[in-house]
Amino acid sequence: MYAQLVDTGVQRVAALEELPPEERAFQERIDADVKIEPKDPMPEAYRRTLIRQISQHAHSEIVGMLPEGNWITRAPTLKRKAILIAKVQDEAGHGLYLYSAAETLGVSRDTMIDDLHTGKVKYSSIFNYPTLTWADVGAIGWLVDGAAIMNQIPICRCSYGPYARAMVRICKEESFHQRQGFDLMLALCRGTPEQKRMAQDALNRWWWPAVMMFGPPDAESVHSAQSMRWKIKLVSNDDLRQKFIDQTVPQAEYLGLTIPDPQLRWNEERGHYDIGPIDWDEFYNVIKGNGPCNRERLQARKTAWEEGAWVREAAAAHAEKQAARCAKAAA
Ligand code: BYC
Repeated sequence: MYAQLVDTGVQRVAALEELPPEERAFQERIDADVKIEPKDPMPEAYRRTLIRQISQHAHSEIVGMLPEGNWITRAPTLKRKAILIAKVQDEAGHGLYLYSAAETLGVSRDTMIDDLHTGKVKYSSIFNYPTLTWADVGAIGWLVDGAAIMNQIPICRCSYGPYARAMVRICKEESFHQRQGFDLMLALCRGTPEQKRMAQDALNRWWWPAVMMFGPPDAESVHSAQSMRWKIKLVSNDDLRQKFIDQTVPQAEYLGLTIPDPQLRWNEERGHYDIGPIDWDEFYNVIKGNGPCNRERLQARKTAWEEGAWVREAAAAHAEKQAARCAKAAA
């Protein structure tokens, strides 16, 4: 099984009565749906679990700008270009809200960025796939943002206040992103036969990676039990995946596209779609750093960080000068 790199110190979920008094009091607050705020006492493992998840989430938003950013200069119309620039900019904003939420837990932004650049923490598997055609921009909006919303709506109700509040705005923007992706796919599907083929090809390549985005099956999810107990996660990986599939299959039918899964069937008894086997070897291979674009994505982030050093230095010098001026005026 894939071994976690970030040790949160949690070995197994302890029963309420086994917990020391402070942790028990903490768990009772969580059970009563009381939000945990930055200055509240919290178990160290809760803090580290949140830092792991929120920083990975922030990195995903920032790395997620790369595959779509690749198409800004080649968008087919001015309108599509403006929409894509706005979307990519929104993702940068999401990354910033999330880094800020993680900082409230006592980790510095420099440490988080360093952990990304040294491969200590991850970002979403989905951004290690290439965007080969313009239709991929539509597929990302429709499927990747669609999957992201499915995962993120419950996080708006998670136990940690700053994370929950950041997710409210993020989800509103993601839902606009999802609709722009569907609209783009619809335009292609109503276009020439070649455009429709492009849309089908993009769906063929993005479907399974989107299905994998929700993480390993529940039985193999190392963090789920404790994270659900702490209400950092409210819905399991498999339940979110099923909801995404049930919602997306009718949308593909509306577009006149075929989901690339010959075993996909509506199961009347379960009231859900059944799907064929997921290639988990591919997923683990991607999250270990061996996907089609892992090296390229990380290198792009490191280069951007190095080339942006002078901007950070200038901003820090400006802030120092402003602070000195304010201090002088107040004296
Ligand atoms: N990719 O025990 P599990 C976006 C790792 S950005 C990579 O189930 P957990 C967007 C997992 O970290 C959307 N790694 O973990 C942006 C763990 O390894 P570590 C990003 C994955 O945390 C731009 C191990 O596998 N969304 O929407 O309970 C443009 C075992 O997994 C993945 C978020 O980050 C993966 N897909 O559950 C467009 C949402 N899945 O850390 C769109 C917040 C699992 O021990 N995060 N792993 O080394 C979450 O909800 C949870 O962290 C996950 C995983 C459901 C992703």
